[in-house]
Amino acid sequence: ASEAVVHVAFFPSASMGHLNPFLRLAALFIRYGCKVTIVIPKPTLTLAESNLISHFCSSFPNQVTQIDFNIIPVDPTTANTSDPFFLQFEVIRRSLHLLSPILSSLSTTLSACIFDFFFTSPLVPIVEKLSCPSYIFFTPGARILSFVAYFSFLAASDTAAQPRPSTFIGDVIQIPGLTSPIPRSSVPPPLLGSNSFQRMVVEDSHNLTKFNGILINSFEELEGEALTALNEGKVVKGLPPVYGIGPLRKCEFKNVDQGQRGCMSWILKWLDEQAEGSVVYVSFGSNIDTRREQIKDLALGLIECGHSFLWVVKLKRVDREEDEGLEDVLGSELMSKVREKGVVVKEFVNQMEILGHPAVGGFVSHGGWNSIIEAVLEGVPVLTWPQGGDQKISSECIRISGVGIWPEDWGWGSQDVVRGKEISNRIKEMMNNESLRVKVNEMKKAARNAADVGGSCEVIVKRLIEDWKK
Ligand code: BUP
Repeated sequence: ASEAVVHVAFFPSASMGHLNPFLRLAALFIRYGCKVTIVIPKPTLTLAESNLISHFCSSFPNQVTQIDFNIIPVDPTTANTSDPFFLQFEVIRRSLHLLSPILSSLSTTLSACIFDFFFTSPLVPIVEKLSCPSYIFFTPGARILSFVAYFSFLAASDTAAQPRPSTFIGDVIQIPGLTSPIPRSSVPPPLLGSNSFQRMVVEDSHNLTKFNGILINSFEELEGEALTALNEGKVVKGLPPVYGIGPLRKCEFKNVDQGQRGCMSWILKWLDEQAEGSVVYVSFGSNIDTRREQIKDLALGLIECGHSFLWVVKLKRVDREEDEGLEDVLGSELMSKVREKGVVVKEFVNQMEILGHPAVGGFVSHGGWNSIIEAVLEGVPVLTWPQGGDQKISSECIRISGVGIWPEDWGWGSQDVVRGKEISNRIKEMMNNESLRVKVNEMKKAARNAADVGGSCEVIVKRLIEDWKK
């Protein structure tokens, strides 16, 4: 008799930083013969997400079933946030009771379910009823998971009725099992108050024990210390196994025509005309609206650094709302200087394809975890300027692993001013530093070994699939 097909359901959260790695993870399981169902919260917040989902589904018509999860709108005045991305997370969280009937109505029995970390606590009653193992995919890296788990442990140990980080963390957080401590200044700002987000993260972190495992887009050579500390129970006791299943490779899309590729065709053509390793790629991620003054300083830095550049600018957090031109921000004089030296786009690009182009020699990034992994996979050195969230902790990882530069004194891009001259100096440092390039290439090799046939990624996928068949 033919062997039963392993069927895995994926439930990603909103935003490209979650959706992209989720779909790459799904593609990985498809590569090893699994059938995949992706349950997509609808309507999606951004156009980039809808496009990605349709490219993904049309690339795997026989292996993927897409199911819409229609979220129930929330009256924004009753929500705990006005941030469009957090509002979307909250709306999905509040709609999660609708998930059980969807999962149980699937025509093929599920072998496993993989959910986003942001839904951990409301998922507990759902996974308790599931007849298959369930996993959390924690989309940031292992150092960040160590921080979240230990921070939550400290918060729970605090005796104050309303624990505030001022009472339970000092100037640095020394996470057991990690050599390099996390300074208080790296803590994601939303966690520094006693607020609903902080309580959600702490609760979710404790509920991780209810799942069969935690998947992370990372690998031994990049984050071996944190992965070991998590798995040996040094960070906190009782976590389920943490699988460094990365680095997740880009999805090779099929059936996507030129029109759907938007600006990518001319960008690649422009890159083809540039010398190898000569271009600086600049992007601060998919959900940040860069501060106007920071945009001007960046423009001055890029003009002065002497390299050509490809700069993806976001002026609005949600892409559907982009209505302003960069010239309105920079003024016509600065804008024409920018155009002389580089290329600026406001559209969503295929970042991994850009990073993989031989002309790209450095990446100025906000330090989002996916961006870091993508740069490592393509062997591109990174200069990080964290804007918010967990990006200082991922930048520490850049520094510890030696694959990039993080000028700590730049502070948060969303608040602190760094002048064009300083930006230009650091870009030159990134582009001209031979030992950095050697280190990045070593890490690229390790990343590719991990993701290639016989690598750690394959070992983990095969082991999980075998477990699910039992
Ligand atoms: Br912008 C942009 N094209 O134009 P991160 C982003 N991306 O492919 P996040 C594009 O979005 P936070 C674009 O390759 C990466 O996979 C990029 O994820 C892709 O940052 C993803 O780097 C962005 O983790 O911010 O999620 O935008 O750090 O707050 O999670």
